[in-house]
Amino acid sequence: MSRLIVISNRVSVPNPMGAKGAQGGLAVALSAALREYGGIWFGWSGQETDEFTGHLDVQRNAGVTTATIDLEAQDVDEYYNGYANRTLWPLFHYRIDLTEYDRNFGEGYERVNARFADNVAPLIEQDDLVWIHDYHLLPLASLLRQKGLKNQIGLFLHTPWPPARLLVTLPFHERLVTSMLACDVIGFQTEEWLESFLHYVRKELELPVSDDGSIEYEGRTVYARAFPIGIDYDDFVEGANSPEATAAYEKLRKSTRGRKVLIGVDRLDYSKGLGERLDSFGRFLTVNPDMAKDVVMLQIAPPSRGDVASYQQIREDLERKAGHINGAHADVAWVPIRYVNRGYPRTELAGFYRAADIGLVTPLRDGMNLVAKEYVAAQNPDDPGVLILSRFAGAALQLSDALLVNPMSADEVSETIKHAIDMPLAERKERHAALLASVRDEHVGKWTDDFIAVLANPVSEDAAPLEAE
Ligand code: GDG
Repeated sequence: MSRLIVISNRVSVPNPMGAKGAQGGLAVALSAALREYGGIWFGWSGQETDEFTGHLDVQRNAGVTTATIDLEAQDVDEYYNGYANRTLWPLFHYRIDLTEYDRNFGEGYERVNARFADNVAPLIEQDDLVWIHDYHLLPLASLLRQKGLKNQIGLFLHTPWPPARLLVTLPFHERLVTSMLACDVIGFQTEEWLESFLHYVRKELELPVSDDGSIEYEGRTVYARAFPIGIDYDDFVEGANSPEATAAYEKLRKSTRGRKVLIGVDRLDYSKGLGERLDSFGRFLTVNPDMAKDVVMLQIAPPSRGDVASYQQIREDLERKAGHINGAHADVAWVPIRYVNRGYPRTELAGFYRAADIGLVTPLRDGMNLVAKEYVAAQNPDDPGVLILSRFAGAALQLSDALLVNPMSADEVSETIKHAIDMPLAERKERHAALLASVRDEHVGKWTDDFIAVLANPVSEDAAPLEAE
């Protein structure tokens, strides 16, 4: 059997004792695949060094080998904080107003991708399957090909893919996308992002694309497909039934004193629609003064990418907004919004989800969104909460039994909150059962298996063809 080489910006080192707790669902699934196939997980350590040496820190923990490199401060500025998070992330989330086009960022991005290629290539053996992750490493496959690698190489993009009309604002966009075509398989979260990609390839690169999503390029075939990611369902449900989850559940229920609880859990990121969500909740409080004192919103928002100015800005904006809405509506015994700028262990989060009557998942644009799936998995099936989900999250395509909303419309979201509060138990159970079936069946282990199966054999009958445009 081939080994698997996973390459991503950051590497999640498994707990040496094999405990899953510290890793997220994606990391657990990739670690499981690495245990099964053998191989290596390669990426940046998260550490900075004065001078790049390419020194590999190789570790073996809980049956998984990881190999990491340190980067220079300039690399981190230009590649990670620069091109990845100030250029591609906003652009891929349709935010050209926040996209920064800076030549140094592009150069740093190419330099770090070349450093990845130089340092991972010697670790790759002839029959290894190579699986590259995300927008940080789009040109990596082509750099590996330049070194003569003939292996099967796959790339999975966790973010959306923007419409061609937005992507063409990126200088050298053709070069970037063409470099991705050095892969054998390119995976997207949904058919929607896949279609945008294929549209770009047809229109801007003028390459032939077949109905099954295959692209002919320089005498090779590249398969582009949708592989919707899921959560580690069994592990999450186990966590939701743990004593820590029960304690968190009770803490939240007790402190909210029988009120309806709405929950949001998001990295503090402008793509998650947090400002619009607070506005929508504020609208609900204003329009429904009779119900206002019977609801509480808990927003958990651990800070992320704090070195990037737009993230510092959104943090300030949200603090101001939450303060403003609380100031306008609170009384001595009740504050409508609990805005918490920190992270919690996963088991506690599961307890909070279960205690919440409504899950508010309203990103403005999201590749998939796993919080929506976690909220569904954490519910008590006999008395489940209601998921309110943005139509612009990739998850909306699978979770169509949620209450789907346009997160930009405060009126629509406010009305939907009212609808969710009033929803009878029978309808809640019916919707939840349908959502749960999807979250359970489309779990992350299936996602890794599906991707690896297609990567190992992209032309087999198993590689079920996709409907393209
Ligand atoms: C990218 C794409 C795609 C959040 N707060 C805490 C915490 N979290 C966990 C959640 C969830 C994860 O972080 C967030 O996942 P999302 O899917 O919502 O979003 P991104 O981080 O933007 O991820 C996204 C994903 O990749 C996978 O492909 O779905 O579209 O943008 O698991 O629970 N976890 C803990 N404490 C917190 O306070 N432990």
